[in-house]
Amino acid sequence: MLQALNPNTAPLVTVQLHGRVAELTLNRPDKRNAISLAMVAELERCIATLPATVGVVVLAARGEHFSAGLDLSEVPEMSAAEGVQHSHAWYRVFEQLQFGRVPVVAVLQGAVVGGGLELAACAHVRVAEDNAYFGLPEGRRGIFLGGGGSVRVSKLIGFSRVTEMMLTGRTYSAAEAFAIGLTHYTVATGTGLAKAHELALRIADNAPMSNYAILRALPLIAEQPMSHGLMTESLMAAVTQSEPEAKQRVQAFLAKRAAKVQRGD
Ligand code: 1HE
Repeated sequence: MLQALNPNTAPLVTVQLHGRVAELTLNRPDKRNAISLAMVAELERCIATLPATVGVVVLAARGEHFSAGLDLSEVPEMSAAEGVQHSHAWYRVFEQLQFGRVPVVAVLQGAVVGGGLELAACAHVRVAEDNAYFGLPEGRRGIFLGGGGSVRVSKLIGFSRVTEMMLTGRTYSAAEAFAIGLTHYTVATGTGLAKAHELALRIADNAPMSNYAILRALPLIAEQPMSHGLMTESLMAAVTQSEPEAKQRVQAFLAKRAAKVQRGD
């Protein structure tokens, strides 16, 4: 059953504000951040109540593992109908993360498996510490992806790799995950959060309309036939470049007041 939030227990997700960056942290390390329905509900509430001043979210997790995926203790009690509702509760919050107002930078360490990987796949930037590993052990547990991974993880690394991961239960190391495009950065153990904040500040410095177009138009364009995609792109380009902020930024560059693109940026 869908559970109500319990105000008497420790938060399953904590929120810390650092100026324009909100750090959302899965806070269930004793259960390896297994994702229960209560955690999904807390995540949803945290996202919905972010102050308007927040421009970027860093999604992190306490402890040695990002997330062991679905809270398996909730599986035995679920009927088929509840299972569908369960997936839809995840879909709702994951959609808010992926297509919400603010870009999300995830910090990944240790196990990033099952539903944990489905959650990570919602982020726009994935920073993995070199101890991270990625897997889809659903086949081993006799279940199936149910948090959108069939779609999101397949889009990231291809349906063939997802099939093989699920059939064999193999895991990808951090280096392998980077090589196949599952993550964007691999950093030393213990440095992921700092890297995520560095990237978050850069993202927060972009013009809001550019970030909006990247989050909202780019995924639509990717799903459109080429002729539609090009039309959407041209409209979005016209809207973003007509913003006063775009004019100011371009003028600043032309007047040699703005930073150049640097090798190693
Ligand atoms: C859990 C879960 C969980 C740990 N649900 N309780 N996910 C999996 O198949 C992964 C299952 N977990 C593991 O393989 C391991 O726990 C880890 C490799 C992630 C970490 O190992 P370790 O040795 O650090 O921890 P542990 O001793 O296995 O677990 C510590 C506690 O967390 C223990 O409970 P305790 O009361 O005995 O202390 C575990 O039972 C508990 N725990 N993982 C519930 N997943 C929307 S559909 C998505 C479908 C899926 O995600 S399938 C993949 C499920």
